[in-house]
Amino acid sequence: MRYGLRCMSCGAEFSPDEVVYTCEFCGDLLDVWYNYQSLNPDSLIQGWRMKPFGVWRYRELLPIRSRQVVSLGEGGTKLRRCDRLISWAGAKNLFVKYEGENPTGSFKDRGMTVGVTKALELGAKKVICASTGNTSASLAAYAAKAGIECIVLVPAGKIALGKLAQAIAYGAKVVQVEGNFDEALKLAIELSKKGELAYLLNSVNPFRLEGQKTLAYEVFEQLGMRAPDAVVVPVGNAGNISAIWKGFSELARIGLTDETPRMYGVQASGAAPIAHAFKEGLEEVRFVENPETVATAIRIGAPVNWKKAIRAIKESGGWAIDVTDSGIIEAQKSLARMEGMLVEPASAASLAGVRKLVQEGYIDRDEEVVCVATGHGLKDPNTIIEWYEKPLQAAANLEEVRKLIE
Ligand code: AN7
Repeated sequence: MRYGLRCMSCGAEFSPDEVVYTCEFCGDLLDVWYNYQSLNPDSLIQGWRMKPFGVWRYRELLPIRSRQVVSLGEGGTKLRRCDRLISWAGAKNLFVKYEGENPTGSFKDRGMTVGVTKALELGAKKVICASTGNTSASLAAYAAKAGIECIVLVPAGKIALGKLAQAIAYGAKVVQVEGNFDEALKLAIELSKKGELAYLLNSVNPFRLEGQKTLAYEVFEQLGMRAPDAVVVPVGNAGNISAIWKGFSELARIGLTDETPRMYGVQASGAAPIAHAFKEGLEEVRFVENPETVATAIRIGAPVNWKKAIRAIKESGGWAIDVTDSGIIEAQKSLARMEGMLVEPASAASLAGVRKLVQEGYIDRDEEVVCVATGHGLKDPNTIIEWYEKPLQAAANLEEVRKLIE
């Protein structure tokens, strides 16, 4: 299968075998292209069915030549039907794609298995990323498996405890930057120019997004070779929504489906430059200088992939909205208490988004909706301890305990 890189704005093409993250002429984002015409839809599906359910099942549509890939068993997550949540969310055919089941507990693993494999193909000895938490946890794990060095830059004091612990445990060099994610990302981009010091694995890297697009293929298969009406995704740096849309549009391009879903992006109110652009009808996104939200994973004011996200949302006929922190916590609690599924606050944002999108008429109650729950709830125990009811406490005495639970 042939593939290459193409600038989304000026169309300039670049070799996939050199270190290049953005267009060397106009500076814009790059897409990976394939020779789609050479794929036969029937034999493609037959091939899929012979491989395990997960990212590498879709190898024909991944930009990797090596036989040996750096894998921890990513993807293949469940699509759970959520009937008890109907009364709360308003959508009658609601599914949650539970990305917390990935090896390091988030969707980032889909991207990193491809991204770190690519890093090895390019001969990298070191990888780097800036992160609000999950990217660093995932990259650290895949770098460990690959046997290469990993550097992560995280905003000091603003990443969830579990994620910080993961990056440390997997052996990354963790640098807490005294600033926010956007500042940390600028540093990581500077430090990785041309790949000299290290290879960059933030979502500006188009190879990483190729791994993440497999979520769309999985949903398509899980619904019985059909696309849903709507897909709702939490948006931070805006890579994932762009990747998932690329997945669905490729399925249409290959001729596997006529229908593609409308893509909805959900941001936290204190960090919502893309939702704001839609609300105000702007052509460009105005960055938020001091983003703030309880959902630290999406506490991002200057999303690098904003242009790809706008393209995805517009092409698909979707929209972007924002939800409040209290709305996010209510969604997290509802999913945990009505469906037994614990997700981190950023992931709950997409569910809070479903409710609002139904209320505001963007999504019809009868439509089939897939909500992407991007990360595991155990990543961020502190938020639960802080925002929820406090546990009861009693002396080790029968009467006292009985009094409390009756
Ligand atoms: C749980 O880890 O940006 O819109 O540095 O961890 O593709 O950025 C995390 C993002 C949603 C947003 N949900 O995805 C990072 C980072 C969870 C996340 C997002 C993130 P993008």
